[in-house]
Formats: sequence, C-alpha cells, structure tokens
Amino acid sequence: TRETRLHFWAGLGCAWIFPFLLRKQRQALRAGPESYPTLTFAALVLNRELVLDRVADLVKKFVRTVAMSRGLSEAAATAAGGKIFTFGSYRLGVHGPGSDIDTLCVVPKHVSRDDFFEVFEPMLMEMDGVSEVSGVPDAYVPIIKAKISGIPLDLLMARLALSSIPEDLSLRDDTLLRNLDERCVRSLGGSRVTDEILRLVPDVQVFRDSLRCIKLWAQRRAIYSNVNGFLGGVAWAMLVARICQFYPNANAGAIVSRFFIIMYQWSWPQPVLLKQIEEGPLQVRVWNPKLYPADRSHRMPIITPAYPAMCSTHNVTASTQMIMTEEFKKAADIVDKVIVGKAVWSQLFAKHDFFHKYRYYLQVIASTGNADLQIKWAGTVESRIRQLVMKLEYVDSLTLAHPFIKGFEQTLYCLTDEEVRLVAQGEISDAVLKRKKEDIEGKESGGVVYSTTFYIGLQIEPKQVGDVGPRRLDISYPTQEFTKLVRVWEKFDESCMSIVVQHIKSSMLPDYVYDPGERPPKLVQKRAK
Ligand code: 3AT
Ligand code: MN
Ligand code: MN
Repeated sequence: TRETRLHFWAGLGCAWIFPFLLRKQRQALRAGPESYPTLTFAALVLNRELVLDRVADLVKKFVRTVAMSRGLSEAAATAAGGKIFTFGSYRLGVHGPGSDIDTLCVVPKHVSRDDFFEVFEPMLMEMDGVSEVSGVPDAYVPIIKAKISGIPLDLLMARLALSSIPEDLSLRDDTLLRNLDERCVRSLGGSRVTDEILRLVPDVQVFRDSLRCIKLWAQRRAIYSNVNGFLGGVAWAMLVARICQFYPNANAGAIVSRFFIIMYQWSWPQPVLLKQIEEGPLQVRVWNPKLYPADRSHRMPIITPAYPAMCSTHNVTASTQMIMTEEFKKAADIVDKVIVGKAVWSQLFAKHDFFHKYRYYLQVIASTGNADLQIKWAGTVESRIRQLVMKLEYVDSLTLAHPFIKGFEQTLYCLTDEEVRLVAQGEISDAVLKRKKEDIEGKESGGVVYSTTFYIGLQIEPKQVGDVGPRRLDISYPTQEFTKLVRVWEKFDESCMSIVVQHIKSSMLPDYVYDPGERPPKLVQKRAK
C-alpha cells in the first residue's frame, strides 16, 4: 500500500543518517513485507538492542570491579568476562511495544549474589537514562527490576562454577548446573527453556508468527495468565512449538488452524512434551507423575524441555481446564467456518464475554491505605485466588468457578473514617467516586484507599425437574476459608489491610469492567435508578 511505501522510504531515509539503523532495515527487509510497517519503528527496536549492549558492558564492568576488589590483577579481572542472555517474549521474538526485556546476567564464581544487589544494583542506578531500579534479593527467583531509556527490564543473575565467563558461552550444557546455588539454577531455567524451545521447532519464523497469533487470541479470550490457573507465556509457547513439530513444513496459517482442533482433542492428562524427559546431574526433582502424586494431579501438563523438566501448568484447575477446552472448541469452529468462507479470521480475536456470561459473580476486594503495600497485598490475594476457585469447585450445584485474569485497581479519596470502612467493603458511593486528591488534602480523618478487585464468575447448575423452592447456593465455607488463608500471609496486618469476598448479581457489576458502550443498556437503566 501507499502507506507501507511511505513508511518504508521514511525508514530508509533515517537509515542513512544512522548507519546502525541500516542494519535493522536490512533485517526487516529480509523478514518480508509484513515487517515493512515496523521500519519506522526501527528506532524502538534499536533502542532495545542499544539498551542490551549497555547492560552487557555494565555486567562486564561489574565483574571486573568485584574481581579487582578480591585482589585479582586488572588483566585477570578483565578476563573474568561476564555475559548476558535474554529469555521471555523478547528472546522468543514475540514481544510487543509494552514488553519488558527479561535478562539473565551470568557471572564467574568469584562474584556473589550479594554483589549483584550491593554492587551491580548501585552501578545500574548510576547509568544514564535509568529509572525505577528496585531489587528483590529475597524473592524465590531474586530479581532487579529497572527501566532503561523507558524500557522495562527484569534482571536475574546466575553465578557459574567457572573462573571466567567467555563471550561464546552457551547455557545448553546440563553439567554447568553442577554445584550451583538453587537460585542460580532457577535463574538459568528461563533462558535454558526458551533457547531449547527455539532449537526444537522446525522453523523459527513460522513458530514466531503462529505464537503471536495464539498469544493475541488467548489474551483477547482472557485465558492468558499463569497465576489465575490459565496458561502463561512459556506454556503457550510450548503448545505452539508442539504443533510446529507435528507439521514441520506447514506455514503459520496452517499451524494456527491445526492448533485449536488438536488442543481441543488432546487426551489430557497426557503431557505435552517437546522432547523426552531427561535425567541430569542434580539432586533435583524432574517431573514424573509415576513417582510423585503432586505431578499426577496436573490436569493439563505442559512440560519444559530443558533439564530439570518441570510442569509449567501447575495452577490449572478443573474450572480453568473446562474454560480453556471450551475456548479451543469455539476457535476450532471459527477456523472451520473461515475455511469454507462462512467466517473471517478477525472473529477469532473477538473480546471475551466474561462480564456478560454469568448471573452471579464473586467480588474479591483487597485494599490498603498505601500504594506500595497495595501492590504486595493485591499480589498475595491474587496468587491465592486459585485456592478459592478450587474450594468453590467442591460446592454442590456450582458447576464452574471462572476467575477473571486481571484485577481492577481503584484509588479512592475518603473524607471520613466511615467512608474508608465502606469503601473497603466495596460500597463506593458516587460522592467518593467523584472525589479528587485535592478534596481530602489537609483533612484529619478519612484518607486514600487503594483497592484491587478480582472477579470470579459463578455458573450454577440449572434447576432439575422436580426441584422445589429457590435454588440455594451456600458459598460461605469456601469464602471464609479463603479469607483465613490470605490472612496467614506473613506480612498480613489487620490494622491496614482488608480483604472482602462478596457475591453479587451481574447487574451490580461496576461500570469499569466494561468498555465504553459495552454494558447492556437494560442494566445501565437498572443501575441509574
Ligand atoms: P511479556 O511480553 O514480557 O509480557 P513474557 O512472556 O516475556 O511476556 P514475563 O516477562 O512476565 O513474560 O516473563 C518471562 C519469563 O520470566 C517467564 C518465566 O520463565 C519467568 N517468570 C515470570 N514471572 C515469574 C515469577 N513470578 N517467578 C519466576 N519466574 C517468572
Ligand atoms: Mn517479558
Ligand atoms: Mn519479565
């Protein structure tokens, strides 16, 4: 099209000004016409690469600094090296403009994990264009989150049992994992898995194009989320990779078409494997349902291809499995119709109808009076929601408990303590909704409430013939158990954190769950009275 050509020439023009842009242009040209429109965004791509180059240099400088402080000569300290590896969507080549760069920093044995947080983190803060550096050294996978030139990075570190990290180091060799700290093994995992996936697909470009399509579909259908019991990025990548292996000569369109029908018909709990599970040099557990009852309970096992093999879908419950299976079926039907000309591809990406689908919803409201605390509290509550879902699955007459994949955040300004109490209970008056930050400045009582609300759709068994009286649904036990469970969190503090679970009719859902114009008009009227 004319526009594409315009983008193309504009991009090419820039390329003459910046020689490195030219390299990007060539790559995009080679990648084919689909990528021409991205040429004008070459600057963005370039930005990511530049950022990575700078991080790679910083890691080398970090290793050198620590080595010299330990008494190594300058030459030996420089030879100690240091290297970065990427993983996640950036490494797979399916990242979007909002994606972070997941980066693993590999260092030699004389650099410790403490150095990463005590030396590297401050060095990072000093770097040009860096903002929002925050290290979480005591996480299960210790991490430094940062923003460099506006691009978010997740930085992990792994310390290998080697005296130097050569430029051409590969992480493929399982023996590298010997004598490592568990946290280092976990940190290496992400990179080793993505690299292995890319090695195991017959055609990387077909895999990428197909995965982009499946990711978009899963996001639009609200089934993209590991914490909530659906699948996360790595699991979706492995499913697509498996289909690519079944059809090594197929193009992306064919892969996507086959994907849905194969996944719909898959005989779970038969695992999805990209290669045979291998034993290795460590004393760690490798996924094995014959040996471990916990592994036997996995409903839709999708197993990572790098040693030690792990199940990436531990969180799937009976409900989320049912929901995903239904989505595979719906998508397979659309594809069938597309093939005979009775539907168009865009129907595949229709927005989910979660907030139209059920008559009753559970509303889980987590709130605090502090923005930083809220992130942790809401995260804790969210990570436990699947426990609530599993408890609900045991309730008679409840056929499905459908968790929504994201929470809705609100900041509310309260004038009185009574308002604070009501807001935490989910009772938000129009007056509070309209209030702004300035309205409560200098006030003694009241204050700001940060709240995050999660939703679970409830599907109730239809009334059987012969049933008398209204159907009763008793969910008090699971909800009480759930609130107890989140309150045992070690940082829970009754005085400043609140958790409320309530069940509401769909007509009581707040407007913010809908896009503008999406709310059924009848319900709008009801609420207006
Ligand atoms: P985006 O394009 O960044 O949204 P992504 O697939 O790269 O998609 P993430 O950056 O969230 O997703 O995650 C990349 C990898 O990091 C996936 C997983 O191997 C690892 N990872 C993510 N979250 C966690 C976590 N909480 N704990 C341990 N590993 C994690
Ligand atoms: Mn990422
Ligand atoms: Mn990340």
